[in-house]
Amino acid sequence: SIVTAAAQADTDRQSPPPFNDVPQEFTAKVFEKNFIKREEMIPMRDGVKLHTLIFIPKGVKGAPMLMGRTPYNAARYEPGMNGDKFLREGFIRVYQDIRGKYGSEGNYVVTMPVRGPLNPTSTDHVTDTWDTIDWLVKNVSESNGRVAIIGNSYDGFTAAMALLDPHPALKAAVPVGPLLDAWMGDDWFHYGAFRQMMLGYVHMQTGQRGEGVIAPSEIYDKYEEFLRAGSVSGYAASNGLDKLPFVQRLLEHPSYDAYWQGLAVDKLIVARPSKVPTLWTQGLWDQEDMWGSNHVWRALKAAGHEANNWLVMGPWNHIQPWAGGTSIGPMKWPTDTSYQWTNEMLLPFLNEHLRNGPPANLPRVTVYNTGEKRWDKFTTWPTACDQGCGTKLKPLYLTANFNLSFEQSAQANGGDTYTSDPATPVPFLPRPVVDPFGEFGATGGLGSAYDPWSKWLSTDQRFVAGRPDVLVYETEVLTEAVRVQGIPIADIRASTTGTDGDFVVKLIDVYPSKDYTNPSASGYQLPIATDIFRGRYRESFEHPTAIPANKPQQYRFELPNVNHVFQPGHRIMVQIQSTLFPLYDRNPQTFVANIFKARPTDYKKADVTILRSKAQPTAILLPVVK
Ligand code: PG9
Repeated sequence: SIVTAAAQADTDRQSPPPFNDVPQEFTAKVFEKNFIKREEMIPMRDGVKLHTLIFIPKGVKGAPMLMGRTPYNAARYEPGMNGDKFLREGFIRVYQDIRGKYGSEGNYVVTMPVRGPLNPTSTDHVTDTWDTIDWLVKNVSESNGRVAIIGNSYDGFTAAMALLDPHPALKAAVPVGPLLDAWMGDDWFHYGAFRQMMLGYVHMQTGQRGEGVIAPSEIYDKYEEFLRAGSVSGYAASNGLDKLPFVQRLLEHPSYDAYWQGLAVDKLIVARPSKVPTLWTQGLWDQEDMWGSNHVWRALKAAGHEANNWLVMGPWNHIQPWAGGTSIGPMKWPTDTSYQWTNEMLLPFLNEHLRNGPPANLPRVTVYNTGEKRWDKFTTWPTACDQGCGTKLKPLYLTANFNLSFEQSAQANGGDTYTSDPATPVPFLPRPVVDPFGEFGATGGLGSAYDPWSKWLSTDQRFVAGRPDVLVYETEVLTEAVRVQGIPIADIRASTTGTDGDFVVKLIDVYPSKDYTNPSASGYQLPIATDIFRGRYRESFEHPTAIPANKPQQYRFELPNVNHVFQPGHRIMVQIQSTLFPLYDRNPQTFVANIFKARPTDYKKADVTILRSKAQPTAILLPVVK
C-alpha cells in the first residue's frame, strides 16, 4: 500500500517505545543558591548613590562583612550557586561599583586623588568607603558590625585608600598588588619609563562608563603599531585616545611632579598611619603592580608602625594570588601557593580580626622562597641591605669577557658597548605582542589574566639574549648555593653618545643545560628581578636633566624583592639593555623637554658603554645571606 510521509511520521511517533530522547515534559530539580542577594544604591555624603551588591549566606547571624570596591563591575563578582569560599566560611560579601562606573552614580576619575589640591570636591575613596561602611553596619542586620576591605590591584588601591580615615567598624584590610605609586613602580611608569601599553587600559576604562568596548586596531602586533606611531602622543592621536581626559593628563605629567607625588598612596598612608590590621600582599612576578605592597610596608616599618602591618609576597603574577599558584613558567611549586595564602594566612587573619577567632600568628613577613620552593617566615625584611640589616649587600661585579664575579675588577679601563637603536627596540615579549587591554585581551574580562602578558616577567630570556643590543654577563656554573633575601640594587656606571637613555637590568637564574625530570626547564633563563630606569631622572625624579654625552654617569636603582636561592649547577646572569618595547615607550636618546611629545627626528641611535673598571665599577648589589 502507499503510505504518505505524514502518515508514516504519525506512526513513528506513536510506535512504542517512542524513538525520542526528549520527553514531552521534564522539569529538572532546582537547587537554590546558598546565599541571598541584596542590591542597594547607597547614598554618599554628597547625595551620589553607589551601586552595591550584598551577598548574605542563608541563615547567618552576627556575620562579618568582607567588602570590595571596584571599577570593574560589581555584578561580575556575583558568585555561583554555592557561593564563594568566603560565603561558605560565613562571611557576608559586599561589592560596590566605585563612583562613576557601571551602576554607580557620579563621576569617574582614574585612581581618584584624595580631597585637596588634586581633588577639589568634597568626596574621595576615603569618604566613599567611610559612608558605605557606615550604611552597612546600620542596614545589614545579619552582620556583626565588623568589616574588612579586600581587593586586587585597582581594588587593592581602593582598599588601601580606606586606611586614610578608617571607619571604626573597619577591622582589617587586605590590599593585594595595590597600585600605590603609579610613577615609581606600579601601573603607569617604572622610574619614569612610561608603560604605554596601559593606554589600551585607559581606552577600556574611560571610553565609557560601563563595559569596556575596544575599537579594533588595524595592526595586530603592538610592537609594529607603537613603532609606526612614533611617540606616545603620536600613538594617542592616531587612535583618537588624545580625546580622553586621563590621557591628556598623562601627556602633561611625564615627571614625578606634584600630580604624581600627590597620588602616591604609600606616602599618604605613612603620613597618616592607621591602626587597622593590614595584610599587604603581592606577587614576586606581578606584571602590573610590583611596588605598592612592599614599599608601603617598608615605609610603615621605618616609621615605627609595623605592629599592625604584615607583608606576604608569593610566587605569583598579578592574578595568581587568587588561583593557580602552582607554577611560574615551567617551574613547578610542590604546593598550591594561592590556596595556602587563602587558607593559611588570609582566613585566619580575617577570623582573628573580624570574629575574635584564635590569633592568626602570622609572621611579620612571609615570602615564598623561589629557589627552595617553600614559604619562609621572617621577623623583619629585608634580611640584607645597605644599612640597618646586620648583613650588607654584596656587589656582584660585571667583569671582562662578560663574566660576573664577587671580586672587583682591578682593570684601569674596561667597558662593553652596544648600540641602542630606537628603530629596533628590544621586545619585552616574543612578537607578535598582543595588547592585554585591547580588542583581543580584553574580551571576556580584564586583560591581566591574558597570556602571555600575565607571564612576561618570568618569560625565558633566551629569546633576546643573542641580540647585539643586549649585554649578557654570567657566572661560572655555581658549585655552592647563593641565597638572596631582600632588594637587589642595580648600580650602573655607563656612558652614552646620546643625551638621554633608559637602562633595563634583569637578574636571572639560569637553569642547568639539561633537566632530565623537567626538560622544558633546561637552560631556562628565569628573570627573578627586572626593572627599567629612565636616565634623565638619575639626579632627580622631579627635575630631569640631560645626560652629558660620553661622560660616565651613575644610575642606581632598586630592583624588585627576591627571596631566592641560586642552586649549585645553575648560573647567575645579568642582562642589560636600553628598551623593553612596546610595554615601555622608547627613549629618543636625545634629551627633550617631554618625551611623550618627541619628534621623529629626536629618536637617535646611541652607543652605550657599560663600564666595569676599578674606578667605574658596575655591579648588582645582592642581598646575599648565609
Ligand atoms: N593593574 C590594573 C590597574 C590598576 C590601577 C590603575 C590601572 C590599572 C588592575 O589590575 O586593576
